[in-house]
Amino acid sequence: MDVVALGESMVTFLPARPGRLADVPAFHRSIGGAESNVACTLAAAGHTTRWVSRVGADGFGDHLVEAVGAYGVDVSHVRRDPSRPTGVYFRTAGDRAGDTHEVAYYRAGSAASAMSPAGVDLDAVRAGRVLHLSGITAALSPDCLALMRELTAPRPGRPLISFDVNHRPGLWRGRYGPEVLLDLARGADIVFVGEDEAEEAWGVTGGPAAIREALPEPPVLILKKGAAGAVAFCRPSAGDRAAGAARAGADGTPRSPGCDNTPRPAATAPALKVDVVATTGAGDAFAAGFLSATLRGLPLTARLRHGHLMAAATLTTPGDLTSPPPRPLADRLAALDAPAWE
Ligand code: KDG
Repeated sequence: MDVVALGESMVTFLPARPGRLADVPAFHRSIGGAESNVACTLAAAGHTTRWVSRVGADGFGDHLVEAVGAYGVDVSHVRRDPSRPTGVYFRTAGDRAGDTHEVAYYRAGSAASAMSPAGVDLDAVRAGRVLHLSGITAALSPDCLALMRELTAPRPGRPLISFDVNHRPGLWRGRYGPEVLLDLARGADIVFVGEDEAEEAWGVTGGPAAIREALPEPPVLILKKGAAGAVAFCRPSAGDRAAGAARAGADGTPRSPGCDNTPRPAATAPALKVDVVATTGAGDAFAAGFLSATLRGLPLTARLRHGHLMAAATLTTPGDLTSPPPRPLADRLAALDAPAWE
């Protein structure tokens, strides 16, 4: 198994037309969920993936399991909960000039919010080369936060932990705050965070170097700057240094001249200029592209470019999830010496 992703997925209602939530007259059913988006995109890109979660024993739960499974993702460890509903959410398009991005979640007390260290099969969760997690899970409930702490704790032989901060302000209800995301990020091997998120969640301003200073622990830290692109910081992990390996380390740390302990970025890549239809899910697609290239041992700059290519596919479609470019095409595009990558 290449990648296991754990987290809540929801039946998603996409607006039939742009505008304020109050004005949208009809919605189309789709699926969303940051972690399952990553699992589905990676499966579509040819990787073996599993999604671990809980859904209600209801029609929406059936739909999620069937739709995620249809991407080729292993859904055999998704538990059904007869006493709690499947979460759903509605959103606006929110990405064309002048629109505000509005989200209405109906997920409090959902089946997924009851995930806990005792309630999931931890061996199944740890069965991949990479375990992909996100900060959304930490916000769902104290039990979910305990599960996240368990999964990001140091442990011999654990999979490479990929953690997307995914700060969702609408989910933090005051029991604890997004500062816990900083702790979780510190325990991960690859961390994805937006510059805007770092400021919103942790009050860290001052750009990539300041964020790396606040978060020096992860061997690989990817800072996303929206349309301006992404920056990667990396340092050799203890395991890599001991092994002196010339290839990508077992923990995915790339071998790169920039992989030292300096605060300089090791690689940067501009985002592709596309006509954006909707931004939701683009971060998940970026993470999937980066992880796919990581699993294939590609250099750090190529990992960023594969992230941008998969993000571009999602940015140009209305849903949270879309099929990535086929691998041979993505490889050709990532290798181009083109102005788009300068
Ligand atoms: O990253 C996209 C996700 O935000 C979306 O699919 C829904 O998981 C979701 C959430 O919690 O907002």
